[in-house]
Amino acid sequence: MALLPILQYPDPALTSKAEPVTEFNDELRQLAADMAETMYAAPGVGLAANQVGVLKRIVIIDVSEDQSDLRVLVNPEILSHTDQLMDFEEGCLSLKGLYEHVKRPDGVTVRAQDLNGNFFEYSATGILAVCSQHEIDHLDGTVFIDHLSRFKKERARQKLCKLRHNDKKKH
Ligand code: GNR
Ligand code: NI
Repeated sequence: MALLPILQYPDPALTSKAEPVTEFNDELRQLAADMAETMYAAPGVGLAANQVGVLKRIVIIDVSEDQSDLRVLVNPEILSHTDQLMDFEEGCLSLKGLYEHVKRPDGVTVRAQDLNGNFFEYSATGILAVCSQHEIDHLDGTVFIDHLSRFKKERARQKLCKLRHNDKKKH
């Protein structure tokens, strides 16, 4: 097990599209285990491989309060989503300290493969729906501020810049 460094926006890995996983081997299982350890240590409720510099379509999610609902999604896809949008204040381990309201479909059905390559599906609402979309976005090189209007996105980038400036002064 190992903790992996989490890349910060706008690292190129965060704006790149990840490639489908084709081999379900020990290397993949090790990456998933390391990603889970890294997510729990952060702490966060999700982590995409792009965030640790690996351009493969793998995502880890656990929105439970007691680390009891770990989901490993390989090659995940949104099969369908509701028309109803919901507004949720999102954060991201790769845009540390920034929180912004984002509107997304409030329900999704996701299909993915597990670490053995077997397909499974789940339907989600609430935080699990938000997180599933947030993580699958990462695999396509999209971060949550990309969903904001041009004006709000620019303001968010300025906030991030100031957060980092203040962080540097402290250390
Ligand atoms: O830990 C995380 N919390 C979170 C809160 C609201 C919406 C999305 C998220 S995902 C984030 C972890 C992360 O950056 N995953 O990519
Ligand atoms: Ni994120």
